[in-house]
Amino acid sequence: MKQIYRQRQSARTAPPAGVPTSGPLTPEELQLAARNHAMPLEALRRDITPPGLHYVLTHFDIPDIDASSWRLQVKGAVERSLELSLAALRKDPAITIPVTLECAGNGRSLLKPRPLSQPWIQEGVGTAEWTGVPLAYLLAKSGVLPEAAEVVFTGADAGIQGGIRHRYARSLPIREAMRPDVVLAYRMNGSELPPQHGYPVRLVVPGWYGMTSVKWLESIDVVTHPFTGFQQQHAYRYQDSADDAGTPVSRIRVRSLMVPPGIPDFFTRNRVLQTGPVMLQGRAWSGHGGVTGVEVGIDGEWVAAQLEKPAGPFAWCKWTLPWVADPGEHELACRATDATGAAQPLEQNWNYQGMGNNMVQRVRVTVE
Ligand SMILES: Nc1nc2c(c(=O)[nH]1)N[C@H]1C(S)=C(S)[C@@H](COP(=O)(O)O)O[C@H]1N2
Ligand SMILES: [Mo]
Repeated sequence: MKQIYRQRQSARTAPPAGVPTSGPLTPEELQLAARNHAMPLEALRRDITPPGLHYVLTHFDIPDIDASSWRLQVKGAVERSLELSLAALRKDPAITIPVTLECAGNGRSLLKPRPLSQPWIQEGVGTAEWTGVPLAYLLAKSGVLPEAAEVVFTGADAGIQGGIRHRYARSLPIREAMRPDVVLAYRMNGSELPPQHGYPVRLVVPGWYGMTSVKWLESIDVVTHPFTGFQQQHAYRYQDSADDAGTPVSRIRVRSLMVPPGIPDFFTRNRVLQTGPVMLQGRAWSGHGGVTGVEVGIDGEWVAAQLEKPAGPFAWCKWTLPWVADPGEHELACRATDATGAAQPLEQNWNYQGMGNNMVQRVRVTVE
């Protein structure tokens, strides 16, 4: 047994997690990809993504939490610590907010070289309606002290990453934590949270990449110094190299995606469609204010698409563009611009961890 294990180890060709490679997809990446599924692009047709179609990203194991004994702690630099049961939390006033969540690593596998981690293509995204208690309400109840700097959110899940054993935890600056739309959610699309999305309660931070929205939430700790946990200090940074301290990943960069038109070939997923009129459609979003425009590229010519009003300020908006498909091979693309004037790059946005790669999507189609 021991020998087999050693053989397996020596047969291993992949570099360790995080390090970029130009090699073929590794078994470790496939293992992560099978656990952490993307949103099928056809789900872009819907305003709200059903839970089974919404992307999932879980670093460690999905905890099996007994809601009757679960408690949420609010502690640290506060006047009064709180300990809440799920029943108690549900008695507090609630809000419902549609939020587009996207994994910061979305687009990673398109990078060359490719950082070894969850190998998202471009579909690590989804939009759900989250219901729960505004975080600011609970913080006000416990009385945040003036010296508070950040709020640390800790989940029930633990594991090892970067050689460091820890529970999944992330922080938010106090100013962000006090926003009225940051929510402690116990419902997703009107039903209790599915296990993979953080049952019984998760944080949802609209506009920020997904890592901030801590699932299986157990404690909320108001702290007076910047949090230095692994997921804050080491993971989720825009770095040029392993030695670069980098800058923290925070808000979602502008992106648009298209529902691939026509029908797919099973194995290659190449698209085939009929000659004639077709309504191209997709969704666009940004964590830096609303989307102000989407252009659709048809064989390199950019045409402005029509935008619909989103379901809320942090929900994706639908775009459409009528096209008359003529026979032959075509390349379609889409490119969004947000309220800050930022537009999606045409080329990859390389960084060491493969974060925030929002380059334009390109879809090859064959028109018959
Ligand atoms: N406790 C905990 N919260 C977590 C994670 C995790 O692994 N553990 N993953 C984060 C990341 S990286 C993302 S992108 C989102 C994904 O949320 P979803 O699976 O509900 O789509 O959850 C975040 N919250
Ligand atoms: Mo993520």
